[in-house]
Amino acid sequence: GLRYPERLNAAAELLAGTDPVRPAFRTADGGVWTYGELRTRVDRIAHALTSRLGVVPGNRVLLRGPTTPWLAACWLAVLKAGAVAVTVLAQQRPHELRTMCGIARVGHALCDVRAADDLVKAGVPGLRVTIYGGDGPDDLLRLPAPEEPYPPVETAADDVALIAFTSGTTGRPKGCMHFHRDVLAIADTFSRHVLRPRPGDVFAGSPPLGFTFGLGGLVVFPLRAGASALLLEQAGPRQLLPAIAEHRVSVLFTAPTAYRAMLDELNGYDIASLRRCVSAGENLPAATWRAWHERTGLRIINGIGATELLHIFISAADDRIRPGTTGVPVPGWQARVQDAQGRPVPDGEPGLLAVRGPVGCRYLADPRQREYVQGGWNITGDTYVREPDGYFRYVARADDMIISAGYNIAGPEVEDALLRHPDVVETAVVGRPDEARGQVVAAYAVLRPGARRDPEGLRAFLKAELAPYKCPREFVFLDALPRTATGKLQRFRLRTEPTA
Ligand code: 3SK
Repeated sequence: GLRYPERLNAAAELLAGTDPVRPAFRTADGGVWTYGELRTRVDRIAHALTSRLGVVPGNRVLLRGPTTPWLAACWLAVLKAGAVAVTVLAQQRPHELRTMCGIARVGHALCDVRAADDLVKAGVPGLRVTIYGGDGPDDLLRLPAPEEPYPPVETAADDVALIAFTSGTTGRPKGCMHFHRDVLAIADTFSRHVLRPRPGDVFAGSPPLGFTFGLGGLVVFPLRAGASALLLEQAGPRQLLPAIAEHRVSVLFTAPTAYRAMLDELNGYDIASLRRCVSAGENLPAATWRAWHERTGLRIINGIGATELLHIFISAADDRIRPGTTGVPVPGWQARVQDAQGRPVPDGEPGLLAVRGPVGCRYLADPRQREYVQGGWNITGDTYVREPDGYFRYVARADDMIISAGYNIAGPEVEDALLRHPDVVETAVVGRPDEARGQVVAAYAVLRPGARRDPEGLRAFLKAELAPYKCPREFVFLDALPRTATGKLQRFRLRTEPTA
């Protein structure tokens, strides 16, 4: 297993050692922060936090802003000062921010000047908001602070470093507490064994730093490897391709829908620098994996991760990648498939995914902890099959299985079939209530611009791909699918609302 010293400060570890002239962060406009500059700026912020803002170890500090080196530096400074970083997304609205600040008892916030309005509107009692990136005299980056190294607070390896909120596809957000050792553990498991980064790598991607998929992929993994990350404020499929070409990105993190969207725009971009493409956040349809492989020669690294477990725990690398599966437990992790009573189910049969490893779920003051952690296993809420040779295949979110006229139908299997149709860009297949059958299969689809909305054509196509009982009875065409701020599909909205 992983062994860390009893006293460990994750930020100090991530910043230690790398040659000060090597690049740490890059920006779209060609800016570069070297490791030396990053260390100096982090130390300055940590001094300001301690001596100007009165932050003491254990205080919870909210961080909010677009993906920039300054946001990453604030995160590192909060950890270095022994405080707890509370990360949120730019899209979170005032009432959500108020709820999260209440749950995490946040006393301070560091906020990009461009994201301050909603935080001020949230009106969190007792919250001291410090702006960065503005031109006010009280701006974080102008506060007088010693220009000297900041000695890191000697936190314990299992002091809380981070509280990350699950965006939750439904319900009240849950704050997940993660220790200093957890921050390093995600780099020393998934990144070290699956990505195997090199110091010359340039990381980039779309997930924001308020989502642990992005925090790991764009800050923790590159710094742990002495590599660099291109931090993009705008990182939709349209921005990713030119950025990859211009900045010679070699390790890409994004979601299945972005890989699919980029396929249409590939022509004209030189993406030969890419050597690792990671997909997570949602199940990667085999059709998307194959189409990307055919066009680019690159094998997407599929992974399943969770905010509760900080990052990816099942995946596969290189020749071990098997399209249509997620892969095998990342070294350091164990996984199994079990029934609702916690008994293992035989290989080849669907059941609940249970995992355990170096990072565990610790909800902050939330009774749902007892649902997520049972018998020492973390129950992720996904239905999976373990194949006899140890590969794990995603079936559906446990509450997304469709039961129609007695048949169990996995929405993602139908979605994968629909995505093989050339006009379908995105799709979600759900069970809608039906008196006679319990549920009927309904397909929501986003079509390529200009494509004809032709339910009969799609039905005929699917009949050749799927058993008849799996074929959707209803087709609904949408301009976009409903998603959470982290990009996860909100199937429950499709199940209950007439047209999302
Ligand atoms: O929630 C997820 O899907 C996820 C995926 C990868 C890494 C981290 C997370 C939270």
